[in-house]
Amino acid sequence: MIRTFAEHHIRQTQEISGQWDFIKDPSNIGMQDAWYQQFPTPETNLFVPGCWNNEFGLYDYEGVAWYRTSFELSSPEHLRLVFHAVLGHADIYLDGVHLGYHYGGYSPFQFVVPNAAAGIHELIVRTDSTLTRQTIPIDVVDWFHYGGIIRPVELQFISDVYIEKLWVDYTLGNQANADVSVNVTLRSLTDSAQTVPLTLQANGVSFHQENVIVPAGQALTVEIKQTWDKVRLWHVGKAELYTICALTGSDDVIDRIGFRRIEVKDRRICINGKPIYLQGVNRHEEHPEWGFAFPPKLMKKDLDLIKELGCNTVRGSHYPQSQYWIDLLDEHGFVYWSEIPMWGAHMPKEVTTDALFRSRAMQMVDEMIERDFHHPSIVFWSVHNEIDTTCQEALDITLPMIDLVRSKDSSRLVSYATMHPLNDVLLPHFDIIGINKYNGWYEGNVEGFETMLEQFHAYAESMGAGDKPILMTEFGAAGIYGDTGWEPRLFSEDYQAHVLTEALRIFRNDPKIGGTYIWQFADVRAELKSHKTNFRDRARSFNNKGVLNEFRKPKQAYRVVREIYKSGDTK
Ligand code: ADA
Repeated sequence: MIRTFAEHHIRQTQEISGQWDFIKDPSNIGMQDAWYQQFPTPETNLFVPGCWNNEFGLYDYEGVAWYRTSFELSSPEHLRLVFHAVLGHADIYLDGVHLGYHYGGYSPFQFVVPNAAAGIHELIVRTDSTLTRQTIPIDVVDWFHYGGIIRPVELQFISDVYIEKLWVDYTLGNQANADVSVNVTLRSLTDSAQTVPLTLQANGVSFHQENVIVPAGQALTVEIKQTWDKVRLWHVGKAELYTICALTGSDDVIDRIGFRRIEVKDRRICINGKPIYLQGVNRHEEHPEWGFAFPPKLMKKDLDLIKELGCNTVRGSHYPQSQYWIDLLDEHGFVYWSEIPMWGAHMPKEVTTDALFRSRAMQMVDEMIERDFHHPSIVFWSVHNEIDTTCQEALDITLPMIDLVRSKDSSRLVSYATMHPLNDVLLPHFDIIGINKYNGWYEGNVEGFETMLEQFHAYAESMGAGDKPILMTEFGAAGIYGDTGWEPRLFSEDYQAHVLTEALRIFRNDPKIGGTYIWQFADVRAELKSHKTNFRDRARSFNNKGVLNEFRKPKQAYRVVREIYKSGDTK
């Protein structure tokens, strides 16, 4: 399942899931002599979507691997092949023809194949999960970078003229009226102009109809502007969603929006004029059995556990997460922080000057917003986490990213997470400042947060950023599930609970802090390999700072945080 609702009623779609042939190619010989065309005897079959690192013998494998499957068409069709996420580098071949290449890992890409013949078609995917100094994330990163086709592969059957894109934007007036603009791009796959009846519906009721002449073989975008009175607002904790459908006689695209106004007042994030104190966790979309190919049923369970903790927000650390997950957040009135996987705690600053690295970062920001623009739960677009923000290079890479976000979406807040709050040069440029700090773990005692925050507020003032909302985007301590005692030893559940209790007391007493995101929701597999020397303190090869363990069992920390978050006690 890709979404919590059907994206098409007319357009036929089918997921190409199940067992695909799989073969490793550690020496990368597959590109030579079109080796893949005689696809060698598969080593094994792997389930798609899935991560190979969850399978026997592939636990540690990083590199090139090939997948192969086939599908049958009973008649000629125009196909749209959608890859919802393939980790790292992906090359797609259909019947031996290279359809294209995509770099990324967490956003979709697609190919249109007009007039595919009836019969059996062979689909081959070359993937490469290798991390380098030019990939995002780079080769040193504190989560396990799996390989594989992690989200569904979808086959869509499209008509001669099909709907390529539906984009809905709005500006809210003061009387709950909305100036709505809907852009529909229609694309023709034929060699003669076609007249197409276009209808737009909101919650099943038509609000616009016209006949559109689409020129042969080209795309045409139609823009419709309307004012809607008395729209029902989407609130935190009380979701109101509108289903928008664009349809022609032979195709349709359905998506959902929610009307809400995001502002910043007195250092608080306000939704529809109401200040919201944010209580959240950082969530990796990861599980020991599924890796990043996280099943929808577990997403609902994660959300139930996060709600039970007393949260109203989640940070999607550290990459765009599944659409199904964000749909759930929309439906449950959650605030969501979305970001790209630029993770910089161990990144030399030279990396950020590399042209390829930069263009990949821009592309990832672009793709994140393109995919998720309609979700009302998304309040923050975040452009990086813990890069070196103390130098000119930080400004050079960041300002174009901020400009890109604002040029695509002026309704949301642009954010980042800094680990250098006391000498960060970027503070004035963002709408929101996220601080990651680990007093009580990497740095001194947890009480040290008080001094750090005093110094930070003075520094922010001196930088002209004293009025910006501050969110504590990461803090916490490792606690090994089941290790409890009478004394708060490092790595015990007791110590972790102590650090979180004290940290939350300090943050909730600081009126300049608008919310907290605990590091982290659940333990995650760490990037610990015998030849790598980073993260040697990751006991069990996990980052153990979850308030739940990796199987979602509660530690003491979950119970103490629940008590604090449910108390509603903040300044
Ligand atoms: C950083 C980082 C997280 C995680 C955390 C930790 O703040 O952003 O991904 O690595 O530290 O556990 O040290």
